[in-house]
Formats: sequence, structure tokens, C-alpha cells
Amino acid sequence: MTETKPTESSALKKALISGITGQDGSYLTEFLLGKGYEVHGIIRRSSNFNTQRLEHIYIDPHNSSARMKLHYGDLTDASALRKWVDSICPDEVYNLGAQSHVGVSFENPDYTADVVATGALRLLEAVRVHIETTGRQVKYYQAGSSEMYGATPPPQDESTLFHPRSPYAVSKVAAHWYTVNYREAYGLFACNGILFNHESPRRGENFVTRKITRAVGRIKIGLQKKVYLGNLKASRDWGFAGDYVEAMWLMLQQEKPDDYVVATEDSHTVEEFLEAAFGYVGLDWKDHVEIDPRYFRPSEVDNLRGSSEKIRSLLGWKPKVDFQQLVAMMVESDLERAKREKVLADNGYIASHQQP
Ligand code: NDP
Ligand code: GDR
Repeated sequence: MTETKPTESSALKKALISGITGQDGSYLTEFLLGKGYEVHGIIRRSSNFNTQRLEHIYIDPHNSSARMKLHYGDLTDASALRKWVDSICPDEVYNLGAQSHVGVSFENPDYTADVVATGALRLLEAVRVHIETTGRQVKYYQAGSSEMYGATPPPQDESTLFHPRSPYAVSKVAAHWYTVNYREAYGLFACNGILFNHESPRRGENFVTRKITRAVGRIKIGLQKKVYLGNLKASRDWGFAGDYVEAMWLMLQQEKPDDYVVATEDSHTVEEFLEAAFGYVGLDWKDHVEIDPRYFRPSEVDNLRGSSEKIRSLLGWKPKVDFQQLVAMMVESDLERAKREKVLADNGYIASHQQP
């Protein structure tokens, strides 16, 4: 295995993050700001603000102390990616941007491939050309996924065969190999993090854990009665997103680039998540869950459980939050949110089915 040692200090480094407005982007930004980085993020133009997850750390760019800067761009736009890499001159690039919903990828397969697979290639190419023309060192992180293992049974580690089961997962496999190829062909310092599912109170609301904890909060507070779900038998290795962004950063602080699995090594079914989340507020999930076939996928990934021995032993990473703590953190946060919604609904400011 590769010899890995921490290298230079991180003071005053610049990071460029695609997907900064997402769950991981927001935790990574907080983490890097805490390490003294200047953090630049690529955001998509949207008809509504899409920076809610960054609001608590946002400082007006006119203020000279602002160290987070946002730029319009898109992984489908190679010219924008080149422009930002060339003008920002980052030390580290984190490619977190993606159409990241597995179910949606069956409905939008071309778009998913364009953003997830070709988007990674575009960003790698922007970094490669920048290095070639400036002679600077730029390190690249690729957000790989346990979905790449798909049908291959657990435990899954760095040597496990990929057998992707969705357009999203196939696209992530392509992005993985583009990253390996740029490392081998051009000597790029490029790492693949193969991250198993990681969740938080900032998780998108149409992923199963957050869908469940949102429903638990709203059901407990009397704003809804039921939640509609698909396959409850699938197992996932669920960790806390805040722990996982540290792993991304650690990979780029080593002497040599490499690929690492990041996982808790503990796996639970969706049903077990339901039991823990509803149980936390004294409810029985069976009274509130209905199955809706629309949430079943054309091909499912049944069982993911990572083996993260490599990153634990070589980089000293380990998760700090376990399954029960994760469920508690998410339910408590969504319970508080539901209480605020109830005040608004009771006073006629929103309808009870609306979210503020
Ligand atoms: P999210 O879905 O929360 O965030 C995705 C981010 O990508 C958002 O900032 C989104 O912008 C942005 N984005 C979407 N399309 C484009 C585009 N065309 N161009 C530029 N940016 C785009 O994902 P997570 O934070 O959970 O995940 C981060 C990365 O890690 C993703 O690549 C995901 O596939 C991968 N991953 C996630 C895991 C997990 O369990 N969370 C596990 C393994 C891998 P907007 O806010 O405008 O929608
Ligand atoms: P996943 O996460 O597909 O593992 O991808 P998701 O939470 O969407 O699904 C997990 C499992 O739950 C089942 N499920 C449902 N899923 C959703 N979204 N909605 C439902 O109503 C529902 N009912 C049951 C799914 O079938 C599945 O088996 C996530 C994403 O973050 C990816 O970007 C990332 O790469 C992988 O995790 C690792």
C-alpha cells in the first residue's frame, strides 16, 4: 500500500468546490474555513436562492474578512470551469457537484451522465490545462460513491469489483476511472473518495433518511399523518456527513494521491432506520408508513457495508458519530423545525402542508 504522510501546512490555501451548496459542500466549507482556507464555490444560477445551507457562514463579499466566495458556473459548462480554475488558482479542487439522486437518474439519465461523468472530465481537464500552462500544483478530489459497488455483496473495499445498478452509479464509475486515468496519464494529484451514505440535518429532503426524519417531526407535531416510501429492505452503511468531509481533506494532505473507501462498517435496513427514528419520539412507524410503488427503482442496490480499514490505518480517520446518534441528531433537528412550522400554520401564515 502507498506510504502516506501529512505534508505542507494548510494555512492560507485556496480551495475550489463544485457542489458547495449541497450537504457535503456546506460541511466541507465550514471545515476548510476552520483550517484557514479561502474557499471558492461554484454555484448554479437558479430562479430562487439555492444557498440556504451556506447562510450561517455567509459574509458579504464587500467585507474584507469574507473568506468564502461564490461564482456562477455549471459542470456542464467547460468554459466556466476553465475560467474559474485559471482565475482563482486554487491549491485544491473538490468535485462534489452532481445530480446525486439515484432514483431521479433513471428519469434523467442523459443529464445525470453529463453532470456526473462528463462534468468530472471537464473539471479534470480544466485542472490539467491549468497545471500545464502555469506549472502550479493543484490537487483534485473526486466524490466517488458506494453505489459503484451496486450488486457486489459486502463488505466492499478498494479492491471490490464495481457493478453499478443505475445511470447515476454508472456515471460515478466513469468519473472514478477518469480520475485514475488523469493520475496515471498526466501525473495529476487526483484522489477518489469512495464514500458510503452519509447524512445530516442538512441532507436533501428526498433522500430516505431525511424524508423519514422530516416526517417524524411533522407527524409528532400533528402536521401530517403518513409518509409514503418504497423498498424498506435495502441496507445502507449510514454515517454523518460532518465526519466524512474531514476524510476528503485528509486524502489531499498526503504525499501521494490514492483512492480510499470511507464508511462506518455498520449497516442497517431502511426499516431499522424507521424503527429508530419513530421510536425516538415514542411512535410506531407501522402506524404511519405506506408503501408507494413509485419509489421502487428499476434495479435496486440491496446491501452496502464498507470496509474502511485502509483510511483508518493509513490516514488515521474514523467516524465519530454512530447510527443511533445520527438518527437522534436528525430527528431532533426536524422536530424543532416542525415546531416552528406549527406556529406559522396555527397563525395562518402557511397552510399545514406547506414548508416555510
Ligand atoms: P447534494 O445533492 O446535497 O449536492 C449536490 C451539489 O451539486 C449541489 O450543490 C448542487 O447544486 C450541485 N449540482 C448539481 N448539478 C450541478 C451542475 N450541473 N453543475 C454544478 N453543480 C451542480 O449532494 P451531497 O452533498 O450529498 O453529495 C456530494 C457529492 O458526493 C455528490 O457528488 C454525490 O453524488 C456524492 N456522494 C454523496 C454521498 C452521500 O451519501 N451524501 C455518498 C457518496 C457520494 P444545487 O444546490 O443548485 O442543486
Ligand atoms: P441512495 O440513497 O440511493 O443510497 O443514494 P437514498 O436515501 O435515496 O436511498 C436509500 C435506500 O432507501 C430506499 N428507499 C427510498 N429512497 C428514497 N430516496 N425515497 C424513498 O421514498 C425510499 N423508500 C425506500 C432506496 O430504494 C434505497 O435503497 C445516496 C445518494 O446520496 C447518492 O448520491 C450516494 O452516492 C449514495 O447515497 C451513496
